[in-house]
Amino acid sequence: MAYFDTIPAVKYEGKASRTPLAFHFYDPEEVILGKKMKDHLNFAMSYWHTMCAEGVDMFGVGTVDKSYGQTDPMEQALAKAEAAFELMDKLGLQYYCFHDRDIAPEAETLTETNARLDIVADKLLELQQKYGKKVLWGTANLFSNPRYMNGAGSSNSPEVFAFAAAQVKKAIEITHKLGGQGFVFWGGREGYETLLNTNYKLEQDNIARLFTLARDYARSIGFTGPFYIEPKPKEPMKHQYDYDAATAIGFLRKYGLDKDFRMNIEANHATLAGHTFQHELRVSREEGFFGSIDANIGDMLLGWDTDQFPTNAYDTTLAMLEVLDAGGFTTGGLNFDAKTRRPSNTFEDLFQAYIAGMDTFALGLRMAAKIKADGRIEEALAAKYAGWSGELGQDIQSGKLGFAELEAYALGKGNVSTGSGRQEYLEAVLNDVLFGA
Ligand code: XLS
Ligand code: NI
Ligand code: NI
Repeated sequence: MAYFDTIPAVKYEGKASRTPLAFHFYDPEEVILGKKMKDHLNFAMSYWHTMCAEGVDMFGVGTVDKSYGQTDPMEQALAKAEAAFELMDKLGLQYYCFHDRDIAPEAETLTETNARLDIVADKLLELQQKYGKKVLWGTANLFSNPRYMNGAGSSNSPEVFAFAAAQVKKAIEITHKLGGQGFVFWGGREGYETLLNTNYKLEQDNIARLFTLARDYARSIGFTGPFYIEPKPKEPMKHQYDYDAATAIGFLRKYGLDKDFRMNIEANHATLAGHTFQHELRVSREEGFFGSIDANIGDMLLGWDTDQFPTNAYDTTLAMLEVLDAGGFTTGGLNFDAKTRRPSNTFEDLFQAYIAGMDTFALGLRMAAKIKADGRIEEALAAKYAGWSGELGQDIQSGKLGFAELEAYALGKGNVSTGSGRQEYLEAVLNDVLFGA
């Protein structure tokens, strides 16, 4: 049965195309820098926004019907799974990402909930084989159920910690069974509203304990993929512990989790932390924690996690430069953690949104490759730091020169000057590459 029968399989038509439901920049088979575009980009569908979210906001009910013609919750879950694969197939998405609670509805007891998960997981496995699709990552929803109102790993209650552990255990099992390439932790409720009621140290230690238990259990059942932390500074909590990449990396190192965990960087979370998307990717890459990406964009004037589909080619260009410099994705990819705006309430809008997002990242990839071929930015960067390849620079870096020798050098020099940063020139070069011949 088709759920989106008015939508055709989406094809690449090229940049002169004016067809709305066609790719204008994303040509999956085209080779760029030695690799097919589809393998550079590893596009993934987010199950929650795409299959579940109905356009509800703080002020109003849903505007889209995502019941897929069913009323019984389990029938709905199974229909949703079929619809998900039809959508991925028509868009040419190779991967999907899910929370346990997106794929199967929660029941009264954990036993019943887990049984439901097993039923849907079997269905998903069958569909994966039929359509040739894969799981980029799975995760446990440790934020919706009221029991997590004071956190999951960071809860004041050890009983809640036990529930969180049980839920993560099952989510890892399902992810592993479905061949998932990674497992994400996003700590939506792992934070606080006020320090007046917060034991900061205990909470941090316990989150690390949950991660450690998850890691050890996953390895014991043969799951070899990376875990990812998805940093976010706030929302729903006023302060979340995994504030940004630098904070999360420090945390992982402190608790000895740095071998098994990487970053899943979400563009909109970066901006909430007061950083650019590129900054978060650069930090992850340079620290050896580059992993995966939640591809979306926020609205700078609204200032919350609006999870819009990414349509800013300037941002995706700078992001794809970081991806290329990281050597590309290995287990990660670009997961569209994005939803259509509330008034974009047709299935056609949903497909259109994916096409826009995929095209924008395809443009980013094309432009990033062009920047590399152009070479002017890399050249200016090398020139700026050239001193560090000279004798003095080398002697400082090798530890040959101490404070006394450096003082002697400085005293002998009188004064020195550093070269220009050339920011405006470099920004103009970027425009040359993006919009020039
Ligand atoms: C919320 C997060 C969430 C994670 C997965 O802001 O982006 O959707 O990606 O739990
Ligand atoms: Ni996300
Ligand atoms: Ni988010």
